[in-house]
Formats: sequence, C-alpha cells, structure tokens
Amino acid sequence: MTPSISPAFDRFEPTREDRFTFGLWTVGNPGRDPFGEAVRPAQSAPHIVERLAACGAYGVNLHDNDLVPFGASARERDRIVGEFKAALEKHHLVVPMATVNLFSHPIFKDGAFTANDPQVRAFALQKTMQAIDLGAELGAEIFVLWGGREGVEADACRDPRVAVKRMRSALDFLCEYVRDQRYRMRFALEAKPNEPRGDIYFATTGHMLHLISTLAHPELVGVNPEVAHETMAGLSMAHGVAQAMEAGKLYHIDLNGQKIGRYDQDLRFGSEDLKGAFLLVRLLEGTAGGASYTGPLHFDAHAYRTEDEDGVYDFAKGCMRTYKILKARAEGFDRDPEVRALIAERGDAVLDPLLERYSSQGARTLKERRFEVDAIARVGLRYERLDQLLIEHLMGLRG
Ligand code: GLT
Ligand code: MN
Ligand code: MN
Repeated sequence: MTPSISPAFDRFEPTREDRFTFGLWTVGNPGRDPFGEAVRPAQSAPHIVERLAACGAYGVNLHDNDLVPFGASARERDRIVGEFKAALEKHHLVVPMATVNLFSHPIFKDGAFTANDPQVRAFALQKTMQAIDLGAELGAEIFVLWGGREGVEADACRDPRVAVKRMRSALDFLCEYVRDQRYRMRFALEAKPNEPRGDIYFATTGHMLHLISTLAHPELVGVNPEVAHETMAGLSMAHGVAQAMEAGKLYHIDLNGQKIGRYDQDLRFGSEDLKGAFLLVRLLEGTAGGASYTGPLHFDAHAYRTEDEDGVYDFAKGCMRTYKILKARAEGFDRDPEVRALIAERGDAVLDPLLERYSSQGARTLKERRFEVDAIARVGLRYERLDQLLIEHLMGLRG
C-alpha cells in the first residue's frame, strides 16, 4: 500500500525562499461580486500578514486603500501603517510591491491619468505620489500601475491618441518624482483589454512594451503581465512574458487562472489551462535554458465565493503548491533525454554565418543560393511526439 503523503509535509510545501506573494486585496477579498454581497467577513491587514506567513508566503502587496481608507486623516494613516509594519516584522513578511487604487472612487469614472477633466488627472497624480511614498516607507521596490478605468464606452469622448499622450505624460511625471525623491523604485505597467471599462487603453503587455519605449525614462518602467488579462485577449501569456523578459522588462508578474472568453476570473493559479501554466513556469524558471525571472511571484487571484476564511488559505496554498509542482515537472521535462534529443534535432546546431549579420556581400550570396525546397519541406518535425511527452510529464507519467 502506498502511504498517503500529507500535503503539509512534502517537498512542494512553500517556503519564503520561493518568493511567493499575495495582495491584501486577494486573500482579503470577501467574495462580493456584481450580483451578490460579501460571503466572508473582512480580515484586518495584520491578520492577513499572520495567516500568509503561516502558509509559507514571502510577502504581501497592497494598494494604498487596501491599508489606509480613502480620506483617512494623517494620524489615522500613521497608526494603521505602524500596526501593519509591526505585523510584518513579527511574522517576517516583506512588501515587495505597492500600487494605487485609481478605480474605486467615483471621481475616476472617466479614467484617472487619461480622464478629460484636468482636475481628475491632477488628483490621480497626487494620490499616486502619496501611494508611492507609502510603498517606499514599507520597502517596496516595485510600483504597479493598473489603469482599470483608463478606457471608454463612448469612444467619441476623446481622441484615443490624446489618451496615449496623457498616459505618457503622467508616467514621465511619476518617473521624475521617484528620481527626485531618490526612491529605489521602478514601475510595472499592467494591461487588461476590458472590464471594468468597455475598452481599456493599452490592452495587452505588447501595447505597454511599446509605450515604455517612448518614455523619458524607459529604464524605470517595465511590465506586470497577468495570466487572466492576456488570456481574456485570447493571447499566449507565455509569449507576452517571453517578449518582456527578452527586453529586460519583466519587473513583476500576476499569476492566476482564467478560462478564455470570460470575464476576469482571477482563479487559483493552474486551476485552468494547466498546459499554459506549465509553459509559463518553465519559462520563468529557465528550465529549458536562458535567463530566469528572479522577482517576486505574485498571485493576483481570488478564492471561490464558496469559501470561508480557512478555504481562502487552502486557495493560497494551492496557488503556491501548483507553482512548485509545475516547476518540478518542467525540470523533469527538460532533463528527459528523449525531449532533449527531439529539441536538439530541430534546433540550429549549425549556425549559418550569412544569417547572423547583414553584409552586402552576404546578401548577394544569399540571393543566389539554391535551396532544395521540396526536400526541406518534406521533413516531419515530430512535434506531435514532443507535445505528447510534455503532456505525459505534466500528468506525472515521466520524470
Ligand atoms: C485589481 C485588478 C488587478 C490588478 C490590481 C492592481 S487591482 O484587482 O483586477 O488585476 O493587478 O491594481
Ligand atoms: Mn485579473
Ligand atoms: Mn492583476
């Protein structure tokens, strides 16, 4: 008889070294949705810190108003922040990322940095600077900007090119602020195609990457891709993340699960599209070679509405365990001699110098080269076998 392994004591148990983080707004989500009320009581921030630490998390992230209520007095703010810092210290949790809520208050109904009213744009900058100060005080080195309300239903309300310019000027302003304050902080832009707006500007990680290249301080700005958001756009998360990594722009990541064609589900990591999750972890961990991602692994996900508080921490454990299991599976896959042979067979073992670097002479030579077009086209690539091996590793049959 196989002895049953208690999930609490196997090698997939999360530890601080794994760099897993959660937002106060994620595990603290009381389950309210557009159709129903909260199903769980609110948890205080120090309580969340204690429970996350007990689960093996490394850090906790927050929006300004997850911790300090909108409109709180300076005294109130300092008291709340003090209690939070004491809990962090007691439970050895860090705050690697902070962000700003530019979507809940009605003032942001037409957007924040892209709103038509200049007073709204100015208030958004003021609120963001205060949230940056809070993040810096808590030790955060990454500041996420998710423009949930930066979009439209009535597209005629502004020229979308004006929205691009306004977003650029807000980012340039904020980069100067961070430099001026001498904060050790970089921004990570998070894209989403729609929801809560009909259409949100800069709909994907790819849009964000281009915007960054037009900024005054592109070195201070990277991306924060989210599985759910890229999937909502019908795109491959792994490809968006790969492009960001290749550009040195993957500053942060939002891991969760999502079915294609749905609203933003923010499900437990790996609970949907397990193959996509496997390929993402394989990429982040560099098990196939290439540089790995070394930043925090943040789960921007929510427990099902069916759960009570203990169920929320089952959910949190589930996110982390699935990540570690997928990492072990990816390592096994990339160690498998049959996999390696199949990949090597198709890889460019012999480099063609003509493709490496352009020269006029090389271009002339290449134009004259004769190709055995039909013979090349006839070769079967055996990707079916390769993909089946991936599935078998994923299902635990190999490795
Ligand atoms: C909000 C959103 C997330 C963002 C958060 C950061 S808030 O919950 O759905 O995707 O990452 O502002
Ligand atoms: Mn989401
Ligand atoms: Mn997110």
